[in-house]
Amino acid sequence: MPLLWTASLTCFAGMTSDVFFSLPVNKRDYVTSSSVHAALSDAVATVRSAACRAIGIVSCFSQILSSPSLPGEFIKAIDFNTQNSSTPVRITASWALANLCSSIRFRALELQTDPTADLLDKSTISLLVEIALRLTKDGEKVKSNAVRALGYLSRFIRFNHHCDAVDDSRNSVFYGDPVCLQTIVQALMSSVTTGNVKVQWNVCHALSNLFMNDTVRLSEMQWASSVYSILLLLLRDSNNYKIRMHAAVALAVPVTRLDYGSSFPDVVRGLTHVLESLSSNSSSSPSNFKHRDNLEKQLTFTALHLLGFVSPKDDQSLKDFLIKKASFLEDWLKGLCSAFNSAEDQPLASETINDEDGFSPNVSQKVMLSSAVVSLLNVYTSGNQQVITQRFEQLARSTA
Ligand SMILES: *[C@@H]1O[C@H](CO)[C@@H](O)[C@H](O)[C@H]1NC(C)=O
Ligand SMILES: *[C@@H]1O[C@H](CO)[C@@H](O)[C@H](O)[C@H]1NC(C)=O
Ligand SMILES: *[C@@H]1O[C@H](CO)[C@@H](O)[C@H](O)[C@H]1NC(C)=O
Ligand SMILES: CC(=O)N[C@H]1CO[C@H](CO)[C@@H](O)[C@@H]1O
Repeated sequence: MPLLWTASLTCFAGMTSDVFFSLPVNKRDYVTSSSVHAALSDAVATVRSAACRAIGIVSCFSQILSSPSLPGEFIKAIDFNTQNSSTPVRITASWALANLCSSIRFRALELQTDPTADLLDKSTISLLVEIALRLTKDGEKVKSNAVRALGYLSRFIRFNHHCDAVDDSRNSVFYGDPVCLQTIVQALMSSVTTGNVKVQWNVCHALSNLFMNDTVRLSEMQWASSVYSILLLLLRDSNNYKIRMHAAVALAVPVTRLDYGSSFPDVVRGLTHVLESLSSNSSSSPSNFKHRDNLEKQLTFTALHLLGFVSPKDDQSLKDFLIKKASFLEDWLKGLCSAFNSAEDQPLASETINDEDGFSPNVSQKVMLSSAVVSLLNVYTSGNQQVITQRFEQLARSTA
């Protein structure tokens, strides 16, 4: 019997959205209710795990969120199984949790134009946050899914900074308070230091999601500087190119100079050092070539974004650093210039940045390049660096 059950649940789990929604309603209900039933009450771990997998697959179909009862039943089954003593059961349950949060995130961003549309109520969202936070303390594979879930949740939760200004009449909107936000960030930070490669990768991704949420006022957050430090550390020291690239992606998300706060000089310095070591070190095994190339493209994008913000008003120590690195920066920018002139004005990092989160900055790389050159030129001019200024004026003319 368990074998048969596992086989049919495994079969549900192989289903695509098209197949699922082409089923008559009663068959769909059968699939979901038998999965939930097995997840809640079957005595055999493999059956439970298969049931959670089936729930995880169906959770990817964001249409199910329109059902009045399904999300609640799924969350109950997920919550219950994330507390089971069997690790494989917790792994599939946490995987289902992350998938469900991903669907909720898509719907939440879709519904933004229609703020009256109810998605899930306050207590449901706060339950999801609670489950995900709890699971960040579990083993690697569970932790990795928990971090993924937290990232999706941080993308759309409205973080509210003035508790007194909460419009409580709208029960449908969950407001994360500063404490909730801080707890999420702390959980991500401790996961990055205790987790394996996949956890670290997911933390970078989660931070990108968090940074994209403009209800988070980065400049006012005390934790911001430790978050930037950790991203810089991963970018510099990780021996995994994918992690480094995703750290670079996250560092490019904040939109203004103000968002980087007091970390701005450190981020500029860190990026410059990484660029320098990457360009001076071409020894890379062929298997790493594609990842290295992606990292380089992303790093270019991130560095141009940051350098566009430097100004004569920056700290003297940062300005001294930029003067010291002038000849490296000039060569690097020149190289980009000729690359742009020989190719079309293609977005450099489109394949890496333009990912499932729809984070695709609508700026031409040429505009970024010339804005970085002009900002540096202003720093050098105000610092009375005649020779450097002349060289950057020339560069500015060729990028204008
Ligand atoms: C964990 O799952 C097993 C089946 O794999 C079940 O028998 C047991 O009751 C569950 N434990 C808890 C605490 O839910
Ligand atoms: C160059 O890269 C290799 C492998 O990627 C690394 O072991 C080495 O330390 C790097 N050298 C410098 C000078 O960064
Ligand atoms: C990108 O910007 C251009 C002009 O600044 C605008 O016309 C275009 O609609 C934008 N595209 C997107 C996808 O926002
Ligand atoms: C840039 C972005 O998507 N920000 C979102 C952060 O979350 C709030 C709350 O859901 C949205 O209103 C923002 O649009």
